[in-house]
Amino acid sequence: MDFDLTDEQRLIRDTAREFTDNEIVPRARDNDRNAHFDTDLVAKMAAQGYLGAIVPREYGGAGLDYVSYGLVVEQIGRGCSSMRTVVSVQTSLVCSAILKWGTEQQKQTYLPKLTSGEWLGCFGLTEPDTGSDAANQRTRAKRVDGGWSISGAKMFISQGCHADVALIFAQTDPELGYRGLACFLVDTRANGFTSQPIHHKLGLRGSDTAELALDEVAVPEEAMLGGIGDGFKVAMSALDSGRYSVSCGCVGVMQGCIDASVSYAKEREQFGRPIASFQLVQAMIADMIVDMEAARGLAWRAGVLKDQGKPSTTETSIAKLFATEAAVRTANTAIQLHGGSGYVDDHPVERYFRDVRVTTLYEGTSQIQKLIIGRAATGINALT
Ligand code: COS
Repeated sequence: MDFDLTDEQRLIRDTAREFTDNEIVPRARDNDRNAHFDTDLVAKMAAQGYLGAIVPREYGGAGLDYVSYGLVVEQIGRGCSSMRTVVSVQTSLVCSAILKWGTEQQKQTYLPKLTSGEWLGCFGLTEPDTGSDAANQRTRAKRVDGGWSISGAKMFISQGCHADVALIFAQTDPELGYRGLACFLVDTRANGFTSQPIHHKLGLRGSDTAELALDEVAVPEEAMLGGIGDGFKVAMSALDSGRYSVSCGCVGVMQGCIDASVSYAKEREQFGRPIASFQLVQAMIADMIVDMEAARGLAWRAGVLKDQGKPSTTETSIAKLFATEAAVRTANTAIQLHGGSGYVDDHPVERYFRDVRVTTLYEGTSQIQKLIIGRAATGINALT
């Protein structure tokens, strides 16, 4: 077993760290305060090769392995979870799905535009009445001359207002259940496609979260990603990559919480000495570090399995469950350590806390991850 990063992976991590410190950290608080989706910063991340990092170079990507991609995501997550969400959605949910399921023509059409940041993509799986029960899609795709007509609604879609292309999951034949689902690459400028921003979120205020409506949107036959009936597998395989990305982002949040807490504990004095000298404060820091190191180890294991081309769904769920829950715990502890100062945004920990809360919900709740892990252990599907 080798826990060492290669020289190249270290360089990739250090470059991402520098980029995060120079470009992302200085803007994170204002973007959060103003609920501003920073397209300028998104363009800079694209120029660094961070959108579609795992996409092979022949399609305009950076051609990174999964572990390296995770290192980049960790750094960006340390800076700002809203920007990390852009990377995760664009790379894992959109690009990885096109890479795995797309025809050569689809890969050549979409991937260079997505990796360069010329286009943004979004992942339209969740619906107002369909969250954890992802197979139960109400959005319908009906056959028409030359293609399909899609009608339905999608909810909580990251990048939904800024996306140029939307992966839309739709039911082609309700009688078939999940075997009737298909995924379509939908041009968001098409007639009948509209998006509305969702305001007043607890966190991720610097990210674009939207509601989508499709009213008889016409798409050509070649817009289908995979075949009829592959839609559920397209979604699940994309989520295998997305959940890994979320795990790595949470490790970054934990690192940010620890960095801020150690620095604050050494400066802040109470009872005539720095609070870092108190055992209970050191215990808080130790708990945060143990959580972060455990999460990083689990995320790296999932990344290594992906790089080896081995099954990693269960290991990814383990990493996602632990990293997201640990990040919520860690951000909460970081606020406790900062005292009243942690409750206002002069310090980054309150933003970490608000931003990270969504990670136990999106890309599969903690309860869904437990069902996946429990099913792998017992061989029994608790949902059927
Ligand atoms: N990759 C590829 N295929 C997969 C897969 C994966 N990770 N997981 C399942 N599949 C395939 C199965 O192999 C099965 O194929 P066959 O019909 O050929 O046998 C098919 O998909 C159905 O799989 P399964 O029986 O596991 O489906 P379930 O309905 O039991 O899945 C869970 C239940 C909970 C796993 C699924 O509904 C889920 O992940 N829900 C959460 C959705 C989510 O994360 N939403 C957030 C949206 S994005 S913010």
